Amino acid sequence: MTPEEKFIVDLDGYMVFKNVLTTDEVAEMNAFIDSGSPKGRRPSLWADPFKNLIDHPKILPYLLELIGPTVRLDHDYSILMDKGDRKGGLHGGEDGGRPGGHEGDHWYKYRDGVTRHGLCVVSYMLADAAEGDGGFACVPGSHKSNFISAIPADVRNYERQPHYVVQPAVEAGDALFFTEALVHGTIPWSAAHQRRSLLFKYSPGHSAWNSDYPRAEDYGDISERQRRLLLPPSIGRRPRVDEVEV
Ligand SMILES: O=C(O)CCC(=O)C(=O)O
Repeated sequence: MTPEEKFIVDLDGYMVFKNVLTTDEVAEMNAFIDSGSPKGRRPSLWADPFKNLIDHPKILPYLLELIGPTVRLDHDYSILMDKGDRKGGLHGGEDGGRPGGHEGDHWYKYRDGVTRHGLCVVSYMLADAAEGDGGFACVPGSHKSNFISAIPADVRNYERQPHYVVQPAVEAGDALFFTEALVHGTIPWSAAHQRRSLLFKYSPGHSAWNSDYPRAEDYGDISERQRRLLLPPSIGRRPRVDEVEV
């Protein structure tokens, strides 16, 4: 992670990585979805190209630096949206937007040059989302805001889109990282083509957001590095993900 990338994630709470997946990889995954093959909620269990996203070599170094060396996959799912489809309003943030609230796994800390996040997301894009198409949106910098419960309801449900709500433009093959400590949500989809995103969510090794942990035995052949990423949450003698020869 370059110093500028670290600055951007600290400043905004999210970052777009361009061209993480090749055109062929995007085409292969889209063909798999078009064939009607996906079974179950978790893309990581659909087929090898999806399983390989668990420890994508271009993304894993960022997860190790931002979440720590015992990072684990908490859960994953896909978002497919057609024109007119709606999903959740703006949510997230350390207090969940509720006065006095507390979202246990949504946090962000800085100390002595090191940053650490709770639950974080890598969203792999299998379709473009141009400015104004809808899809992922956020309030950049809100992972450090002290006043997120002040965001009005009409902004949270997208009836009004002030300057502080941003829908980052992305292209198929890009990956978007964000921390769940960031206020974020899904603007209704308005493009003619289908929105396709694969969301892989990671926690520090000691914590979990989801109660239904991934089980390594469901994945068939996996590498030692993937096995460590699939371990249930724990602290004592937990093996580091960054100490595996690949
Ligand atoms: O990508 C999106 O549409 C937002 C996903 C979301 O709201 C979440 O991960 O909690």
